[in-house]
Amino acid sequence: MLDRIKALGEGAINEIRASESRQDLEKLRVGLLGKKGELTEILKGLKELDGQMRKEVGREANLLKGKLTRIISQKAEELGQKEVGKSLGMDTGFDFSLPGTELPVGALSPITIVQREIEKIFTGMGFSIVDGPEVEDDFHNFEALNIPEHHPARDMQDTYWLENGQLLRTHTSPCQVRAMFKYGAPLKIIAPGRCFRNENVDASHENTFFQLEGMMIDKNISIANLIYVMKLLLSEVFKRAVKIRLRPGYFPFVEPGFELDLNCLICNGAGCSTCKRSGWIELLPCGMVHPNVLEYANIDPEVYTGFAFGLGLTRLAMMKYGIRDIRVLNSGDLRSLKQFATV
Ligand code: FA5
Repeated sequence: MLDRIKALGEGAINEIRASESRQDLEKLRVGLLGKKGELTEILKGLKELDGQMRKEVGREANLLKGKLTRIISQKAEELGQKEVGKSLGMDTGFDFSLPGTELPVGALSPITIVQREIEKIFTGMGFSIVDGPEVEDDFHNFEALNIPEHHPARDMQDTYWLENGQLLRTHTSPCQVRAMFKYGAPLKIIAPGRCFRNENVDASHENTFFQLEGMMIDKNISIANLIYVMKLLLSEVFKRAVKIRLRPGYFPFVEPGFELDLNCLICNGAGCSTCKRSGWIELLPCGMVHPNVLEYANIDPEVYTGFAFGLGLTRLAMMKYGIRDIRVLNSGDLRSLKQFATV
């Protein structure tokens, strides 16, 4: 009988360890320890044994019962965890506590970064941000800006004309026209956007680039307001003193008009390919809105005056981040963009 208990124990333990589901385990438990289980039957038969034998068999059978109960409950717990894991898709042998694979993180274009900075500066002063179409018509891009047909100023900006008579806007100034028509005066807007010119491309000229237009119209707006806002814009963007020069500039839609140049920050004014050896970068043309432009938009120039500017946003980003060649920005080369990743 003692041999039978030993064999029963060894066989049962192996089977318990090998069982793969809680149902199999339960069948084993019932077969061993249930009402009619093999070990239960042995225990029931103890009373038929005599003296010493009953004692020995009783002890071994009870020891085995305790051991099997313990092993079965451990195995049940293990199988239960596995089943829960399986239902969660964790039965792959994969360690879910391992740290994840790092995903590549994108970066904002330097143009977007400065654009957002400038938007913050101007919205802080109560300006609204407006938009306009990249495919424009002659009226908004030229005529309403005091550049009628055959005006020589049209040649200042080499235009991509479309077959239907429309054009790719050469500057963001049509956005000021649209804003004046839509909102009238007083008006405080900025309009960042992409512009297109049929130009020879070099280190500081692209055929596709960004400008940021600005316009303020109200009673008593003067050149002093214009100069103040231009200075504020540059000091906020560069966060340090930069050298600028203001010179007269001709744009048919402003009078007087100015060219505001920035001392080239790539060569510190010494002369390089970016500034075409001049030491200066044309950056921020501006001026007082021409009365004809106000009149075109049904704003009374006797009551209102205003200033406007057309910041070269792409060039500003180049100066701010030390980008020597404008072509890098449109190249789609992710290596240059990655340098601006903030995370
Ligand atoms: C204009 O486009 C005027 N609309 C600006 C303006 C607005 C003047 C309101 C007065 C009042 P301009 O052609 O100079 O002006 O261009 C403005 C700026 O855009 C330039 O100073 C330069 O920084 C940038 N820019 C012009 N052409 C290119 C180009 N091909 N590539 C990169 N940036 C350019």
